Amino acid sequence: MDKHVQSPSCPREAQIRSRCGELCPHHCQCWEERILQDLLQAALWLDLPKPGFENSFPTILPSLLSQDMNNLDEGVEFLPAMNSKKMEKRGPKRQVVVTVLIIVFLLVSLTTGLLFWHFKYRNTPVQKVFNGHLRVLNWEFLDAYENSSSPEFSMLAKKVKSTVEEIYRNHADIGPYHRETVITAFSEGSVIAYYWSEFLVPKYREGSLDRAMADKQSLVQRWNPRLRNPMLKVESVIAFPVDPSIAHSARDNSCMFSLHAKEGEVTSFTTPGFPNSPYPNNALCYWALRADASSSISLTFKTLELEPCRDDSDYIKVYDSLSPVEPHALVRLCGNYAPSYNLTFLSSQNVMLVTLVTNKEGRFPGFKAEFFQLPKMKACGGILKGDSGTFTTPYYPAHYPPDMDCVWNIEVPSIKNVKVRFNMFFVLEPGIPVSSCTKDYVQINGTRYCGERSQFVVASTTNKIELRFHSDQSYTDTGFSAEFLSYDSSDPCPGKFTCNTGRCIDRSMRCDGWLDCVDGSDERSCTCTEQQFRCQNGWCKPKFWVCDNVNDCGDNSDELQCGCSADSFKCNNEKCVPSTQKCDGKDDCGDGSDEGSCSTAGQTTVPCKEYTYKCRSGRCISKQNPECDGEQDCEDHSDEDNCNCGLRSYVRKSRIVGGQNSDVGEWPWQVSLHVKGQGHICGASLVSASWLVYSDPSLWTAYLGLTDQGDRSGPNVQTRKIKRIISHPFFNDYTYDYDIAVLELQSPVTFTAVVQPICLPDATHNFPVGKDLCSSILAGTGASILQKAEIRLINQTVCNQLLTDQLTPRMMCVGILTGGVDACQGDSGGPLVSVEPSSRMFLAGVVSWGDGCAQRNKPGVYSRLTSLRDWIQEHTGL
Ligand code: 4AZ
Repeated sequence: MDKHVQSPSCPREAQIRSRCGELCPHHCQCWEERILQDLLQAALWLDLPKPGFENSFPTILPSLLSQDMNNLDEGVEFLPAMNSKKMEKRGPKRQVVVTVLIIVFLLVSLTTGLLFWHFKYRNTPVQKVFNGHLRVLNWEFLDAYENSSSPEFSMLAKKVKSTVEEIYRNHADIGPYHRETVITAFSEGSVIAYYWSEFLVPKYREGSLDRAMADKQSLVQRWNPRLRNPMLKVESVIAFPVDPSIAHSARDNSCMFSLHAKEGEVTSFTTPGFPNSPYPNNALCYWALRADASSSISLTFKTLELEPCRDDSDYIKVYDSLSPVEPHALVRLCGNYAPSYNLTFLSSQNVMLVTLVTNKEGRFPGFKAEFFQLPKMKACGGILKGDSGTFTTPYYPAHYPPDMDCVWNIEVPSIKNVKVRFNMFFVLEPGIPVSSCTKDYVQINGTRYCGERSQFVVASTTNKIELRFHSDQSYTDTGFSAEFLSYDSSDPCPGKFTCNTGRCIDRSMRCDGWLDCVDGSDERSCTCTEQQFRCQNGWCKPKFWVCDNVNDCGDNSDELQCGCSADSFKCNNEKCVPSTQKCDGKDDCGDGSDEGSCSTAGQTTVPCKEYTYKCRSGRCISKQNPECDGEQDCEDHSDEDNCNCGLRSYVRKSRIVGGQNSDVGEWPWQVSLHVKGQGHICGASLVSASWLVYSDPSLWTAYLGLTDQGDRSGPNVQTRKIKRIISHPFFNDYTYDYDIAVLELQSPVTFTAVVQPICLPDATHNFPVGKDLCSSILAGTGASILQKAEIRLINQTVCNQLLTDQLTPRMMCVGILTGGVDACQGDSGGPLVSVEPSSRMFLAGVVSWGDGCAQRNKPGVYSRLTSLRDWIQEHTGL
């Protein structure tokens, strides 16, 4: 007997468990081999190819074959090679066996795989939920239908449910998978029923279910001979897929509210616990709002503070329906909004649904909202005649209602032409590019306009213009405010310059280096003046903008010949040093800027120099501006200590464009210093709960959280008396050098959404020339509302020339050299802030003095915070 032929006494366990050469006793045949033999028999029986057939298989087989043979070698004893006779006989036969084994193995694996895929994936049931509504034509609406626990509601719900189920049953792609339908609400018209339906569908049938549910044809009451006179005649059966987690919690009605507007009254509602406690986690709340049949709803969020917006953050969604379906969503809100942000929404019908979805962490105050009913708008648009006039989208500045079409036909006297100027334009639909304007849009002479736009003009070459406004069923915006004007085609802008777009701008704006016309037509065909630099592309720009680190020309030609050759480094003070001297441990620039950013990683300890950031431990790091940048650079983390500063509370500001009024809470560190009986005298900056930084020391009351001087007794305004004023001992009231003071408040203020401290920069902090900085100013404009201006840090040498050598190292120039934007008397002491890459705002300067205000080439002068930082630290401990 050959050694590898099975012994009848081979224990069963060994046959099954053994791998060849392991547990299998030598007298036993390995189970692989047994299978081989069985397979061989099967192969013969199936008349599979005889020895040598492997040649007819793909080339991978020989290698598999040899691999398998090797495996077999491990536990099977073969005849000595010399026994060539036996080898010849057994060799090819064995190959056949192995090959057949592989094929069968592959087939079995494939079948197993297919079965696994079928049961695990293709056949796995998927839960699907659709939200929808349908119209019942032959039914009258009863008030009791608004109450889902009334018997009337239950009776009609039962009927609608069975009708919906009947419709589903009649459809092969829907019926078999339907599990449950729940009628959630009714509204007028004759009766509109809102429902959700749940399905359990095998994965591979999901697509056909989605298609069937999306196809309005499949959701019609089919002709059923047994239902010759169906009790309910339904039409417009519409359903949309929703996230099952949202739909399912709809069974739990602990946070579901139904409110009906009362004639002539405003109804309020809030998130649970508001304002005393934050809303719950993992909550799903619904507020179904209704009005009388011929009315629509105006909803306003009076205050709203949710978790800051992220993909999975808490949110509110408002729907123009009682079903939470995406095609009727009006807005999705998260984060918090400045009180002046318009949060009023209009419905197209007499219903609205507000939903709040919260996640498992982070609890915030929530909202207080109000709603009331108003007569449904019958028509919008109209005929506008005359020389000029104004018009807006319906309910402007509230969000216009969805599903609207308005047409304005504007006509001015026949000898004139007409143009329309949009002063405000917010027709933005999320996810829709302004190039397509497929959803909400304004259309004039075949051209569509949408998105957010700053002031623009559309002119006609005749005396008539037709303007259409369209809003679709979802997502609305605040719309537009426009005026029409007649103009003389030979002189469209009397006394002014006419942009190619039709806009009129001041003549002084022509060729001043600034693009005042959106198409740049005010800066074309200009002859550059003595004070201007000619860019390679032909633009003329003020010479002071050359080499200021800002690409003003657009082709960078104003930044090309700036003194430093390619192999040298440009210091912050404009000096050039060889590149090899950068980060060599020596201050070659003189201002330390060549040694400033030698390691972005931080934590690289370097010898302490006056330009290196010193951690509390006394060690110095080479990273530039490491304070409060969100990265821990000092081993003792002192660079990220005391960072409760420089952030605004409101993430969404109001969208007042064109005007320069500051929004409430936009500059929460701004302080208005008043002298009794004289009102606002000057500004200051809040740097902690008790300290202000300020220039021009003297009998004050500090007002914090004040945006409008006319609103001094507003609920968010805090006032404090001043405990002490510490002025810099070197302050020179002739030169204004060292123009800095710190003021301690009698008692600390409370930080709120409108009162927050600004971050103080480290003495080594670098604010580069050319950087845009913000100045919040009041008096410069004579306005009562705090103003804001974006201005640039100007090169110290250039500015010293402009201001006849009056600058000291404690001063810096910031402004717009063409004039027009500047701080002025009464602004002194006010903050000049820099938004850093971390989004935190740092105090870069304090309004100090100037040669007049807003004059050309006379920028404002500010106390340079970094030069005075150590003194502030010494006296405030901050
Ligand atoms: C002032 O007297 C003042 N244009 C502040 C700033 C400027 C001029 C004067 C800068 O408070």
